[in-house]
Amino acid sequence: VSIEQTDSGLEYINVASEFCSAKIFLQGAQLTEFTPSGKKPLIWVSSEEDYQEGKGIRGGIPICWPWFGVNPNPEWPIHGVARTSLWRADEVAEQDDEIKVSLTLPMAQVDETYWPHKSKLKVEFILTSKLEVRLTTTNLSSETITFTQALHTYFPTPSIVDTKVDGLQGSKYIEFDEGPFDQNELVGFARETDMVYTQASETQRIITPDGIIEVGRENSSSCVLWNPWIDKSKRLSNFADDEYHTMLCLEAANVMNDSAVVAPGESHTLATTISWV
Ligand code: TA6
Repeated sequence: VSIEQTDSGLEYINVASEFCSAKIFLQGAQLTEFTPSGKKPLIWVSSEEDYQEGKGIRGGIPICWPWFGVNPNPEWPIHGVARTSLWRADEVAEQDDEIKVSLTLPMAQVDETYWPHKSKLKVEFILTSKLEVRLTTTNLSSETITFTQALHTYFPTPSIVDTKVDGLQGSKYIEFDEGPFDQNELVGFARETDMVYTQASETQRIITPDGIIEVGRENSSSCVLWNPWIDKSKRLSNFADDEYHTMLCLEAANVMNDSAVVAPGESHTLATTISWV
């Protein structure tokens, strides 16, 4: 494990072990690579990403906190402020069959306009042949705090039109402010997709021509499925026009009626686990 820097000066923790390789940027505590040894990468990053300070990295696992999506105050940044803030690497522990990397977001980094609470935000990455991400908010204030959040994970596929998502059948989704709609079948991709599922089961499987990726969630009954498709791809920063063919997002979330509600002195942990089946 070492600390490296991109040409643009962004620092990241580089993990190269016998069971996996990974990269975790201090900006946003954003994991941008996770590849189990001898297997294909489980995480996608845009070929046009240029790693600029203060800008969300297009890919990996953006941490959307302390809100998901567009804030009721439209002047505020989409997906909150955690992903553009500088986190502190607390611990890198190499136990026999796993590596644990823990980072904390110093609240001094968070403008209290956006988050007027006393709290701690910590993320733990547990790296084996699986990737486990645990985002914990501890409420040190005297009032209950309610917020939305998501682990906005980008997954790779050789071909989005040949990719299906299994495990959302039976749940309902809102899309483009319409719905809810019932999800009865496997989910396929043939247009812009931006589905926010509620009451979703804890595990989905992304079935791609390269294999099946299993995605588990903890303390989350909502999840988001996204592919920008043709037109939106042209409007996205750091995203090549034809890259939508090679990616999808399946996001562990606490959104809509699944917001995180944390009483004084309590903690809430949103977790996602990712592995090849
Ligand atoms: O999770 C889906 C979504 O909310 C889309 O609507 C799109 O905005 C995407 O996130 C990417 O957002 P970003 O701010 O990273 O470009």
